[in-house]
Amino acid sequence: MLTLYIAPGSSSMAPHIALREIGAPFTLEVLSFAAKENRSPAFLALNPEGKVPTLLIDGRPLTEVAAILFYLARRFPEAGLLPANDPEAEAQVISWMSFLASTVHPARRQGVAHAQSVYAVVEQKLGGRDWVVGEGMTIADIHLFRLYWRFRGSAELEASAFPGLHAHYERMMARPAVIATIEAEKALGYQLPA
Ligand SMILES: N[C@@H](CCC(=O)N[C@@H](CS)C(=O)NCC(=O)O)C(=O)O
Repeated sequence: MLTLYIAPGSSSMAPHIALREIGAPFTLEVLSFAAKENRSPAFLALNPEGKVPTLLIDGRPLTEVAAILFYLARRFPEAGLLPANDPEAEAQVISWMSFLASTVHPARRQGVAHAQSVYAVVEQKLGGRDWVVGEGMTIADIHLFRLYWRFRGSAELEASAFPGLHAHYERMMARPAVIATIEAEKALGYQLPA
């Protein structure tokens, strides 16, 4: 039994997309940051950091976007969200997700100019390829998409300056699982960026 704690539009959108890509049964628990539901004793008992995403696997909590995406991709290999039988390609996916979590996610907090310099590195690393690693979408693409989706407005990431990232974003936005996730989270009350 999989239960994903989310706050609509936040980091938890990445594993939410992955669950819909996989088509596995799951339930959502929706937390309101405004109502400080992520600071309740019950939630802090699951994740002492009070953050989403948190995935319950038969009641056991797993935290951090990258770890949850990795778990889902490994548990449901038929979804093809990780390169199969290729340790180097798998390590490239982990490398990207480490970079996304440690450097890209916090970049906007350090100002627009800093964020733009970090996304310029992402653009260069992406190198105009369709997907982050290999020939198909992986969990690293889902992780990257959520960050660009969230910060492209506030960090002023113009399509003309980040053409590879923008093309990646449009490729992801066409996927039924992404459309369904955005619709579901929007219906829960997230103020979606334009
Ligand atoms: N390093 C964590 C970051 C998760 C994170 O920053 N979550 C935010 C939402 S985007 C959160 O739960 N914030 C609530 C809080 O800090 O009180 C991950 O990659 O999962």
